[in-house]
Amino acid sequence: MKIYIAYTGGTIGMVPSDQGLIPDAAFADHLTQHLNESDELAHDFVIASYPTLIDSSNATPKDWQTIGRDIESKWHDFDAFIVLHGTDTMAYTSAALSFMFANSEKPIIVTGSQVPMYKVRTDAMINVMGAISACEELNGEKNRSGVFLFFAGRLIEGDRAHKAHTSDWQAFSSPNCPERGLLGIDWRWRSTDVVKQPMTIQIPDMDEGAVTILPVFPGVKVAHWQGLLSENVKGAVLLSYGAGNAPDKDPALLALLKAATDRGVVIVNVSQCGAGSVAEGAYAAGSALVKAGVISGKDMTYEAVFAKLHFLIGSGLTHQEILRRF
Ligand code: ASN
Repeated sequence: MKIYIAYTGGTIGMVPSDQGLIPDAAFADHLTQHLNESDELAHDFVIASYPTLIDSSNATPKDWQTIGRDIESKWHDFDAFIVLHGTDTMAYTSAALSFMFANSEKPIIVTGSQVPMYKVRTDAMINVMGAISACEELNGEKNRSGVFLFFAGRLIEGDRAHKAHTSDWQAFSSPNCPERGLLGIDWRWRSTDVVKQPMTIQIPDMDEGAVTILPVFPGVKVAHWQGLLSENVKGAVLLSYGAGNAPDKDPALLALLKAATDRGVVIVNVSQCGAGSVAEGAYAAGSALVKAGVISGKDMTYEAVFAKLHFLIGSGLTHQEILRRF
């Protein structure tokens, strides 16, 4: 099998510096050496290091575009793709890739680590080897393949992952969707009887300023959100309470949302709770949002909603079409 591995940055390939850990350009060579040491891995690996390696907290939607275009340019030359990425924004990137490579017929696995590979007590190789194992299992299985985030034995659907722990090996959760596979000594697979649609690849030109996040918190005022809903914003993730609620006793706040949706901003309601779904209109406090034109993100993670808004807006779809796609 031919596997393309892209190192984009992140802890997995970091080394110490005066300011703390930074990505190391020599990491690709170290990884090549590690993989060549194993006789069991009879694959052709191409390991590329991006020219600008980043801590993923510096990632922007333009970086999703770069990764997407890189994979697209190599699509016919490889059987599987592994993206080595920092954990901080890995869930955003895996969601973005899952929209760009919808119903992917080849495995695209995003992974990284909590502790750098140069350390003795590291999770780097266990995650890389797990990602390779997932590629082996899914290679040629057009119907079971797709974009996934692999971490600490869990193969999570790309648009379902959430960074849930700062320091556990299990850094990611899949709050509202069972993992596709769990890797212990062997794989345990969740069977999917969903008939896949034909695959599409679409890598839009991302506009970094197009999407914002509106946090709901006790005492939130118009002044807090006004700057966030600036003129060039076309989409917003509203981080609501519980089953999709926000204060409904402040007419100015609701008027601000209504004015934004009236001018075509797509505002999607997602709960601050770690899991569960938005239930539109269950409470009066939630109905007020519906009246202001806010739509439900149901049980999506805020990372996936943020990436989907960017993807749809970047694709140049009309306001109505974006609403329909949600
Ligand atoms: N700050 C790092 C990053 O996201 C964290 C990690 O990779 N574990 O790049």
